[in-house]
Amino acid sequence: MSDTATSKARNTGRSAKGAQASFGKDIHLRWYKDMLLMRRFEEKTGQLYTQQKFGGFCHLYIGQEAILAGLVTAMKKGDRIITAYRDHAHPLVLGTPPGEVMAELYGRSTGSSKGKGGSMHYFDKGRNFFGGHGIVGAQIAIGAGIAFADKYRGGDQVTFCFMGDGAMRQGILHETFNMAMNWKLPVVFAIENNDYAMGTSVERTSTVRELYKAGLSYNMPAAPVNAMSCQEVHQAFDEAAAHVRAGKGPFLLELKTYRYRGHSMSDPATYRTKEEVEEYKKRDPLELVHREIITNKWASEKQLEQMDNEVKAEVEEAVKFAENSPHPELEELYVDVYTQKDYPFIKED
Ligand SMILES: Cc1ncc(C[n+]2csc(CCOP(=O)(O)OP(=O)(O)O)c2C)c(N)n1
Ligand SMILES: [Mg+2]
Repeated sequence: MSDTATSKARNTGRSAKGAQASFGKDIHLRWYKDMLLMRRFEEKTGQLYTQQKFGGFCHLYIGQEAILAGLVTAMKKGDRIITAYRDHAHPLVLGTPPGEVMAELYGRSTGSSKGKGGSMHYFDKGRNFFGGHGIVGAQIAIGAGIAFADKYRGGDQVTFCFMGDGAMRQGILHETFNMAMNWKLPVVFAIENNDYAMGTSVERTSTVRELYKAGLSYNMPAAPVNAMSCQEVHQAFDEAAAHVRAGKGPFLLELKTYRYRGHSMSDPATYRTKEEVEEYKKRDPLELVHREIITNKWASEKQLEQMDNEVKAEVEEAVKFAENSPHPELEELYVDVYTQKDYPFIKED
């Protein structure tokens, strides 16, 4: 599949039509439930953060949910995910109990990293989620490293390595793309292009607005994706992963998305207009999938409302679990850090 062929297919909407034909009730209900969980969890997280229930920085995934919903139905068990600091939604869709996720944000010992990762450095190795990284672009090289390790060991896993549009301006991206292509590493690079890097628009930082084109300088197949659609995201990841698993090396996807909230909880987002945000909300991925389910009579309004209420109750339980969990013991400060005598650079379990 050439990059031009791929981008043409997406631009003309052919892939979306193909997707409609093959995606039915079960996958739509799964997308809807997964997106409800991400949305309700993050809405609650925003409220709790405002009430100063936990500290540090906090970046919400609201608006971008179709990306992860579409990815989890396309990826295979054992595949790896790595991302930047907007990272609470990933463990949720990978099956980490919401209580454990909330406890991590609260810095409690029952969190996935015993409360030592927090909001920005979420990590769940058991579910192949490799964080949660605060340094813009750092995870690009780490993701390629994970892919290198898998290839070296002869596995068939794919690493899905996410980055924001802001990370495109980091030198590490170019070094990593070059190496990853040279070594045909099993990695899908996925740019979450939500138009802004903190408060700076893509327009202000580059004359190249179609970010997927960054792959072309390295002969890396690349394509833009309408990431407000679970179907299109699923199909794009499915095709990219098939390319990678066939041993052909990396694939780059530019996921066109939008965050409804500011960069972080402390950003009032005054650099964009209310109308712009409203325009994107008209294409809200939850509403799109909701409409699709109702139109096809896969569930009733009442059933979907009940699903929403169940998810809200699950999130409330998660908060209770986090608030009733203890803080880590002081000795935990010295556990699982680099100073360990047997620090495992390469350790077979
Ligand atoms: C190396 C580095 N430089 C600067 C920062 C400060 N910073 C944090 S997020 C960010 C913008 C990143 O852009 P994007 O990935 O598009 O982020 P979004 O606002 O969409 O989450 C910057 C400059 C940082 N964390 N790391
Ligand atoms: Mg961005």
